[in-house]
Amino acid sequence: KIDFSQETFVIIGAGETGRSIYRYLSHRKSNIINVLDTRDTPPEFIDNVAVVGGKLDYKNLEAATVVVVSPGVSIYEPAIQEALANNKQVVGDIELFAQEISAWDSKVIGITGSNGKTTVTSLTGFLASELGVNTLVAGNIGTPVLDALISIEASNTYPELIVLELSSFQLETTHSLMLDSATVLNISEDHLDRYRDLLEYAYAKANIFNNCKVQILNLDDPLVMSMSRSHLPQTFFGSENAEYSLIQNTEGLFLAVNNIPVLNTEKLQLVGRHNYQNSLASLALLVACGYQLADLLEPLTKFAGLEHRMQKIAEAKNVIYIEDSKGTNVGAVIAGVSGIDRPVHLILGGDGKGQDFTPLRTMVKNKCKSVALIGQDANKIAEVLDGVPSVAKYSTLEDAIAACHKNAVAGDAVILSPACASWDMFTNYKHRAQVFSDTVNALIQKNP
Ligand code: UMA
Ligand code: ADP
Repeated sequence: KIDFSQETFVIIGAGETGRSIYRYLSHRKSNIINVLDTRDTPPEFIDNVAVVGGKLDYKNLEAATVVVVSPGVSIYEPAIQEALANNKQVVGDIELFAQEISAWDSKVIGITGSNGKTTVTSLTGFLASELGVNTLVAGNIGTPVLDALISIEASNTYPELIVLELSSFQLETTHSLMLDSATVLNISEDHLDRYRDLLEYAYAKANIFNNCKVQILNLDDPLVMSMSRSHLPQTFFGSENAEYSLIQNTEGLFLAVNNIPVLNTEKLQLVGRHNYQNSLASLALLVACGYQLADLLEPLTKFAGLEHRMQKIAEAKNVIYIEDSKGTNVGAVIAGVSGIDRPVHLILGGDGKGQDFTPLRTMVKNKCKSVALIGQDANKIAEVLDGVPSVAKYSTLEDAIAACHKNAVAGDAVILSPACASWDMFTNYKHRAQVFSDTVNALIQKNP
C-alpha cells in the first residue's frame, strides 16, 4: 500500500484524470515533483502548475518513487518501462482508489468489455438506485474515481455500492481492486493503435478478474470464456444454455434465468439484442452481490437508455434517422445496425484506430442499401467493401448525410454508426453527433 507521506510522485497526463490525481495527491499532502504530458503543447493544468510537455524523458521521472499514469498514456512508453525496470511503482488512478476503498464496507462491481460498458454501468447504477441503495457510479464513464473519492470523504457518507466502468488502459495499471462481481462483456477489435494485437488488448481486460469474487462471463464470446478462472464462482450470460439467457416463446422474446422466462423484452425501453445481453449482464452482476432478481425486473423496464447509442433523432416521410456516434468500432456497428429491421443507408468512417474492417462486409451486404464513407480511413473501409454496390466517399459528414437523405425512400433508415473515433474531423463523438443531428434536421426542414 502506498504511503502518501513517504513517497514522491510524478503524474503523467494533464487531462481529466491527471487533474484528478493532482487534486487527490494534494489533498493527501503528498510530494508531487512533476506533471508530465506527452503532447508538445499540453492542455492547461490547475493551480498554475507547470506541465512538462513533449516526449517522455526518464530523467523527469528519476526522482519519483511512484509514477501515476493517466489512461491516455501507454505504459509501454520507453520512459515508463525504464521506471518499472528501476523498481518504481507505476499505477493508475483506479489503483489509488482501490487501495482507499479496501477499508470501506462498500460492495464493488467492475465492468469492462469492448462494447456496452457505459450502458451496463449506467443500467447497473440505475437499478441499484431504484432499490434505494446509495450507489456511486464512476470510472471510464466520465467521473474520475479520485474526484468521486474526495467528494465522498467530504460528505462522510460512504456508498453501499460502487459501480465502476473500467477501460483496458485503466486495467493495465490496476493490481489490488477487489470486486464483488466483475464482467468482461465482450471482446472485439478496438484500440489496436495501443496494443500489438487483439490478445494483448484482451489480456489487459482480463486483469479485472484478478481479485474478484464472482466472474460474470459471456458464454457466447470465446475470448471472454478464455478468461474463465475455474477456482472462482461463475455466472454465465448469453443467448442459449446460460443461466441468464434469452428465450423465444409464443408470447415473445424473454429475458430468462435458469431457463425460466422472467421478463418480456417488449417491456424494455432498451432495444436491440445487444441491449438484452447488456440487461442480462447487469442483472447477473447485481444478483452476485446479493440483490434480489425479483426486485430488479420492474426497475429494468424504467431504464430509458443512453444518448448517442443507436438513438432515433428524427423521422420524416417514413425514413428514420439514427445517431450512433458512440459506435466507434466494428463490433458495435455490427451489433447496432443488425438490430434495425429496415434497409439501411449507413455512414461509416473516421479514425479506425488500426482495426480490421473486414467483418463489416457481410453485415453491409445483408443490411445496407448504400454506404457513405468519410474521414481519414474512408479508403481502408472502401477496400473491404470492394464490389459492394452503392459505396461512395464524401469529404464532409454533411455531404454524406445529404447523399443518404437523397437515396432514402419510405421504410428506410439513415444511420451514423461510424466504426471509428471522431478525432480526425471533430472535437469528440458528441460534436460529431451534433453535426449529424443539426444537418439531418436542417435537411428535413428544407424538404418537408
Ligand atoms: N494524451 C496524450 N498525452 C498525455 C496525456 C493524454 O497524448 O500525456 C491524450 C491521449 O492519447 C488521449 C487524450 O489525451 O487521447 C486523453 O487522455 P487522458 O488520459 O488525459 O484522458 P482523460 O481526459 O483523463 O479521460 C480518461 C478516459 N479517456 C481515455 O482513457 C482516453 C475517459 O474515458 C474517462 O472518462 C476519464 O479518464 C475518467 O476516468 C473516455 C474514453 O474515450 C470516455 N475512454 C476510452 C474508451 O472508452 O474507449 C478508453
Ligand atoms: P462502451 O462504453 O463500451 O463504448 P456503450 O454502452 O457506450 O459501450 O455503447 C457503445 C456502442 O456499442 C453503441 O454503438 C452501442 O450500440 C454498441 N453496443 C452496446 N452494447 C453492446 C453489446 N453488448 N455488444 C455490441 N455492441 C454493443
